[in-house]
Amino acid sequence: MANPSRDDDVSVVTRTRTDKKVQQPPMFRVLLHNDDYTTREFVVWVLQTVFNRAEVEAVQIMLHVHHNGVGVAGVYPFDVAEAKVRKTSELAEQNEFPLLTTMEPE
Ligand code: TYC
Repeated sequence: MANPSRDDDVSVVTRTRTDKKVQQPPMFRVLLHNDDYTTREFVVWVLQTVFNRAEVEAVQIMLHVHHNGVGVAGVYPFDVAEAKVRKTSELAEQNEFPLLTTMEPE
């Protein structure tokens, strides 16, 4: 007779999820906003050092922001996006530029 206090007759079924939605974290766009005072060189440097962009790509993004008012520096999971917004704001403040960075859900 099976003893109810023993767990050796309990079976556990495991499944491997293949649904993409549960494997991907929500992603956030980090946006750079244009202003009249931050230098182009500083924005390019931030894009290279904080957002790991190659120089050509950094210049393209900076020019896009300069001409359109806003542009995407990168797309990351929440914690990474938040850290990059904070780092960019810190660097802008240290260098006395008003550069604005924000994030939004993708
Ligand atoms: N508009 C700035 C200038 O002419 C350059 C600039 C580009 C500033 C992008 C901010 O996010 C920015 N010096």
